[in-house]
Parts: sequence; structure tokens; C-alpha cells
Amino acid sequence: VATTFTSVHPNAGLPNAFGEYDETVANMTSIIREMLDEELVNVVGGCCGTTPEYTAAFAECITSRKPRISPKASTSMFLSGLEQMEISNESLFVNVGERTNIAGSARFRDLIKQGELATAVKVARQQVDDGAQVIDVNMDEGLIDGPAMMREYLDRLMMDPNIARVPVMIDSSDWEVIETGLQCVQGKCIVNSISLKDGEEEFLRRAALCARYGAAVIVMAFDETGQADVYERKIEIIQRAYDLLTQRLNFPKQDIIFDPNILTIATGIEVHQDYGRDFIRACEWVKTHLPGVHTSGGISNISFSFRGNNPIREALHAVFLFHSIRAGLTMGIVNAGQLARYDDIPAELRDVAEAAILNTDPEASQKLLQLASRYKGDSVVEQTTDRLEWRNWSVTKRIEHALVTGNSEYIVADTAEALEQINAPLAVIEGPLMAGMNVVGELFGDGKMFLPQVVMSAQVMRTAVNYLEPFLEQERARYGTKIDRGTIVLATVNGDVHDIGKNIVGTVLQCNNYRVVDLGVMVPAEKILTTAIAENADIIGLSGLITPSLREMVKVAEEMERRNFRVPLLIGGATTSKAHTAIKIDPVYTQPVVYVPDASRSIPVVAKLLSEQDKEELASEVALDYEKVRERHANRTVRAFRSLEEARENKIDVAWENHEPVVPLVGLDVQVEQVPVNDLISYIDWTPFFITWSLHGKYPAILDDEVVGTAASDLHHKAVSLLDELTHNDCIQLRGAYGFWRANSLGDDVVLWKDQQKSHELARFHFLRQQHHYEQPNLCLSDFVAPKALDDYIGLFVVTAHDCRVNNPATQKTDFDEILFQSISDRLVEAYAEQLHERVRRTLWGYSPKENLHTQALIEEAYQGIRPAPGYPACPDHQSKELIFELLQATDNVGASLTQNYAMLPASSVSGWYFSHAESRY
Ligand code: THG
Repeated sequence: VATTFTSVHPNAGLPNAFGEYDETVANMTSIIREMLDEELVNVVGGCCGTTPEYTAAFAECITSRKPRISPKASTSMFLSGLEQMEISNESLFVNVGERTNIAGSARFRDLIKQGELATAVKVARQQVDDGAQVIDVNMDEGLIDGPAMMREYLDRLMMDPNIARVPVMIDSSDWEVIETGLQCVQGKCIVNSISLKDGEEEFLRRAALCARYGAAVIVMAFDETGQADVYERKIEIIQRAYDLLTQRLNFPKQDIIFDPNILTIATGIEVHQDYGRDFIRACEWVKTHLPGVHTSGGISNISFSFRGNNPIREALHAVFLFHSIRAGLTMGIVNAGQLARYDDIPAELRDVAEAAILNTDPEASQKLLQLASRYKGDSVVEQTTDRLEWRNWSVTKRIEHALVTGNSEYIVADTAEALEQINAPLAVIEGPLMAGMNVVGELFGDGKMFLPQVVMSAQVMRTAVNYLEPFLEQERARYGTKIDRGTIVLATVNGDVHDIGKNIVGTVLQCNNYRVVDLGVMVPAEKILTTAIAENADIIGLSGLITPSLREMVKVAEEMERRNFRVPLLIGGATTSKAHTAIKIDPVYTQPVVYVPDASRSIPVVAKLLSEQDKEELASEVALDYEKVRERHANRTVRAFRSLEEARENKIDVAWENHEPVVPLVGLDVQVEQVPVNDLISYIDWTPFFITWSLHGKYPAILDDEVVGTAASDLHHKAVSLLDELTHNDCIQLRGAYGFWRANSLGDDVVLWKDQQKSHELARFHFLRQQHHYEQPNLCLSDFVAPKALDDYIGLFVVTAHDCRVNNPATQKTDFDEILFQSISDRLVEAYAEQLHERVRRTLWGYSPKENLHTQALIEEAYQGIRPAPGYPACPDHQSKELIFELLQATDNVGASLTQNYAMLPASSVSGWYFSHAESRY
């Protein structure tokens, strides 16, 4: 880290097929210049393929510059798996997964002993999924070849990128096993552990090897006379080990982790009663006397006396962790999937656990034992007897609880109480409310809370801030305080109506105390920009669903450039992508343009863009990344397409000889209908519903998913009760129009006839033909309609969901309700399209009268015929919707219309064609 010179000696590219080097001087100088700009290097030279001409050009770039100043060595501990992990004094507590320990888990031991290594790897994976940031691996077992098994298991862990991501902690009391482990891991790991047990020389020898292998090291409070059990012995040994490491070896301070020994309490033996408190005190001592070094401990050791009673053990762990972390504990070896939150432990149990850990009550062990008979089963949290117990907590804790659980029942009362105590509305927001939201943010960041829950939290926050608003107004009038972290103007661009994702982003931003000005949908560039100026926006965010919106976004960006806007631009929504942002939008606007793939990303991005220092960093990071995307795009090899003529010749051979056209049973008039919500519920495909809410997984399995199951079930439950409400109150209207026409293919077009004689053309759809170069036929939708010599038909449909909720201010709609309504309305209209298509096949057109499929088969499209929709790959042209709408008179018949870019209104609408031919596909 502290090297003075950092040099680069590049080849002129990789050797090509002839062993020559293709990079040009100009190209290479520009890359070198970038490295110099980034202050990465201060010595530049050349290697294979470069000539004096190259080095002369490099020299020219470097001569005018000041030498690069070496960065100061960091005082953080750096660890790594595939990813870097920094542990500084400001870092949050680090969870180390304990389950991959032969001595610590019967299940893991059996798996290893039976050679079930693949399943044993899953144990590690589960720990990571449960939030473990480091994996402790221990293979100490009498009958197992420790070094061999350590090697084999670590090798396997490294093959799963989800596990290899995190650093490993090599846990063994056998140095040989540790050294073998050190030879396997690729990142920077932690050695667990060394100690003075075998004397100073052996201790120093091992420590030096750790440094040489590049590992951090846990030093146990253990010496030649044994394990330190009391406070005084712990700190004496720690001090001695510290002096040896730093004075004799110059061992990097930040890579030292002291473990002051967590020993079991509540054993019935009196001298054990101080074990918890002594560990906590020792952590505190390390923190104050040896700044910069870290502490760790095996948390589950504390509760061995309650083996078999998980509720009591969990309570002890939660309370012990709570106090140890406060005392400065850096990391702990824990069962990552089974950590209860301090606040979730029932008070009676928590108080006794606390008394036992801090040794404030000599009867504590006895009381724990008494409680043990009442708390049984798997987990303590589910057993909370008194649901309203939390109402007795401090107001700050109550506010946090309300935010974390999304419970707004008492939030106004609690906010009022906080205001009374603090007497400054802004301080209430910046104090307890923000603190609570930070907890939510952390849980969300750690994958312990999910989007639906965060939206609920946001809502609680909003309710609290709304209550405070009049007080803030007074305060502002008096002092002119700015209460928000910045203003973000959001809009769905002109011609587009999609806004679920944008609404989620808006809500999440607001609950992080940003001021959001949401301009809604179909917002012209002009309005976005004038609003941004009027509202003094710090950031503009654009959203869009349909492809034409991509062009709109470029337009907005160009306009921002023309008017010299200085604010960053965020891009999001279904059709947007990093590639499009990098290639089309970023180049037209000089300020940062950032693609935000989902709502959760918006928070860190916005936070960085609004911070003076981080903004630069993010901007250059993004610029570099996008430059790479553009480069890759420019260099991509585009496979030659077939010419259109060739493609047409290679069309699919549909056996029209045997064609027996089915005359649509309902006839050839446009049909209009409205269907009850109830008829559609069984047709709902729930999987995309969960995706909308950032919950990924297939329905119904997702409801039992180990990670998101609870959040998913909860959301599903809310969705079902809203559906129930919608059914009973007619709050949503599903209207549809469909019809069938005589039709024939004419080349790539499909012609609809006015008359039976086919002498008058009524309308014509232009479809596109694939021009790929593969063996397979080049398809076009028109291939599936018979040529003019034969009779055939095509169907058209538009279905739409109207929001008919009465605007009743008394039943004020919250963000969550709003987004839930939208996401359900989208699903219902899709379900309607599915259900109508089924009726078309079976009875309305009637070409598959015997079909009888269940929902999953429908989702998998196991039926005859297709219903493609304009704007999707088989028929990318959105303009076709105009003709479909016209032929079905969709505006009059179902109240649906198109924007100038062919987005459908209401937003929950589906339109398309029906093709009946058995071979039709896309
Ligand atoms: N310090 C350091 N390393 C350590 C410890 C420590 N490594 C091992 C241990 N202590 C931390 N790991 C565990 C792992 C599991 C348990 C306790 C500590 C545990 N296991 C259950 C039991 O024994 O009851 C097993 C239950 C099962 O079989 O599933 O509690 O202090 N540096």
C-alpha cells in the first residue's frame, strides 16, 4: 500500500493471430492519460509491441505532471473473498457464520463424515443468505484428516461465487490445518486462531506466517498457563500479545483481532457469573487502550448451559450481542439465521437475560431456568405473549418499532409525544424518525427487509412528517430552515403512462427525507425542465416503460444540455438499460447520467449525487463504466443478417394444403363486454406481481421461501384482501372489445377484407420478418395466416382495467395502497387477456373446443394459437395499436385510448392479435 512508485508497462494490446500488436499510439496514450488523471501511476513505460514512438508519446503525457502522492495507508482492516470488505472503526458489527463447524453443528459434522460435501457447501451458502459476512470453517474432529478436509471443503466453497464473495475464517486449534487453509483461499482471510499457549516464539512464528500469507489474525486470550477467564487476566494477556506483535513483528495493527474468550454463564457455578460482563469489559478496554485493533468472540458459547432451549439461548445471544456491540465488539461468530433483535425479546425474558449477562442479580440463573419451562420451541420472537408490550418502551424505541414493522396505528401519538419532549419539529425528524428509517435502511440493505415492508415504513414516516408539517411551517417562517436533504423531480416521460416503479422510487426517496416533486405520467420535456428550475431541483429522474420513451429520454437530456442544466439525471423503468443510457443518453448530457436498475439502488445513488465528495467519485465511476459499455458496443461483432429477400425465401413452410379454416362462432362483429373481477382471480399469474415488488421467486413456492417467504405471504395476503374488496365494491372495471375479420397474408403483411369476395381491403398490418442467419426458418407473424387463395381469419382484442374508486378524501389512500392497487390492476388485466383468449379458443372463435387447461398450463402457453401484442419482439412496431384501436373502436367501446407514442390508457391495458393456426408461434 505504501509503495512510492506505481508503474505501468503495457503491451500494445494482446497479440493478434499473427503475433502482432494492434493498439495504436493514440489509443494507448489516451488510456495512459486516464490512468494519470486518476492518479493511479507515476511511472510509465512500454512492453511487447511498443516502440520508441510509443514511449515518446507516453513521456509527453507524463512530463507536465506533478509526481503522484502515495495514498496514506488505510487504518481499516481489509478482508476479501471475491469482493473487498473494509472494516473500519465506523463499521457496523460483522456477522461471522458459525454453522460450518464440525464441532459446532451435529448436522454439518454428519454431512462431512458421510462425504456429503455438496450439501455441506449449502450450509455455507445458507449462512451467507442469512446475512453472514464471513464464514467460519472448522474441521477439527478426531477421526477426520483435518488438513485434507479443510483443503477439499475450501476448494469447493471457492467454486460457488455466492459464497466465495465473502471472506473465510479458518478455524482450527491445529496449526497445520490453518496453514493448509491459508494455502487454499484466494482472498484475504482471518486465521482463527493463534495464542501464547505454546510460548512466545511459536506465537510469533505463526503470526509472522499469517502476515506472510496475508491474513488477519484472531489472537485468543490464552497463555502458557491457560485460558484467561477473568477480566484482569484477559487484558494482561491481550496487552502482552499486542506488544509482541507490534514491537517484535511490526504486525499491522488493523489486522489484529483479539478474542477475550466468551465462556458459558448460568452454569450454576458462582465464578462463572462474571464471564459475560468480563468479556464485555475486555472489549471496552481494547477499544480504549488499543485503538485500531479489533475484537471478536464466539457468541453461542455464552449459552451452552441452555443447550436444547433455543428461545432462552436466542434471548441470551441477543442481549449479550447488544451489550458487546455497544462495548465495541467488531465481529462475532454467530448463527446468522437465528439472531433475534434485542427489542423483539419479550421484556420479562430480556430483563432476566440481561441480569444474568451483566451479573446484576445473583438469582438470574435460577430465574432463567424457571422461564425456560415456559419458553420452548424454535424461536423466541414468535412467542411474544403480549403484542402491545412495545407500547411500554421509550418514545424513540416506539417510533423505531413502528417504522420497522410498518405499523402506523400509534405513530401520530408517538410523534406528538416526541415533539413535546424535544420541542423542535425538525429535531424530531432528524432524531428519532431518521434514526428509525436508518434502521429500516440497514435491514433493507442487509436483505432482512423487503420492498413491500419498506413501502409500509415509508408510509409510517410520511404520516409522522405530515403531522409535523404545520409545526415545521412555523419553524421555517421563523428561521427559514431547510428540512430536506434535497429535491428530486420525477416524471414518466411524454407519451408514456407507466409509473409503478417511479411511484415506488418516489416513496422510498421521500421516506429518506428527500423532497420529491412527482410530475406523474406523460410529462413533456418542457414541463419537466421548468418544474426543475422552479422547484430548484437537485436531481431529475425519468421513467418509462415502452420503447418510444427511450427516444423521449434522449430528447429531455438534449434539452437539458442545451439549456445548460447542471443537475444529474437518473434513468429508470422497464425498457431502460445501462446500455441504452451509456450509448444514447449519457453522451448528449455533460452532467452525470445514471441508470438506476431498481428502487433500492436509488437511495445510495441519490445520496452520493447529493454529497459534494461522493458525487465526483460516483460520476467518474459511472463515466468509466459507461465508456466501457460504449466501447464494447462499438467493438461488438454483429453477425451479418440475411437480406430481406433471402429471409423471405427461408420462411416457414406451413402446410396450408390441409387447412380447414374455422369460421369464428360469434360471427364477424365487434363484441364488447365487461367481466366481473371474480371470474379472473383464478387466471392471475402471481409471479410477475411479486417481481413488481422486487420479490423474486416463483409463485407459489415464493410464499415458503426461506428469505422472502414472510414478506411475500404478507403481501399476497394484502393483495387477496384488496381483490376481495375490489370484487365487492366495484372499484375496478374490466372492459374488453374483440372481433374477428376475414384475413389473408400478403407477403409479410396481413390484409383484412371488407367483403366475402375479398375485393375490398379494409386494413393491413405490416409485420416484420426475422433476418437471422441460423438454420431455422425466418419467421414473420403473417406466415400463420393463409394466403389469399384460402379462407382464413384473424382476431383483434383490447382489454382494459378502469380505476373506479370514488375519490373520497375521508378514505385517504396511502402510497402502499396506491401501489398495491396498481400492481393488482396490472395483474387483473393480464388475467383478463388470458381468460378472454381461452374463451376465444374454446367458444368465441371455437377452434379448440375441447381444450381444458389449468392455470399453470395457461401460463406456459400449452394451447393452440397465439396472442402477440404490438411493441414486443415479434411485432415491435407500437404503431399497429392505432389500427387495432380503430377497428375495435376501443375508445367508444371500452374507454381506452393511445398517447402520441402509442402507450395505452388506462395504463393497465393489453391489446393484440389472435392467430389460430396450430403452428403459429413467436
Ligand atoms: N472464539 C473463536 N472461535 C470460535 C469460538 C470462539 N470458534 C468456535 C466457537 N467458539 C464458535 N462457534 C460455535 C458454533 C456452534 C455453537 C457454538 C459456537 C453451538 N452449536 C450448537 C450446540 O453446541 O449446542 C450445536 C447445535 C447443532 O448441532 O446444530 O452452540 O469463542 N475465535
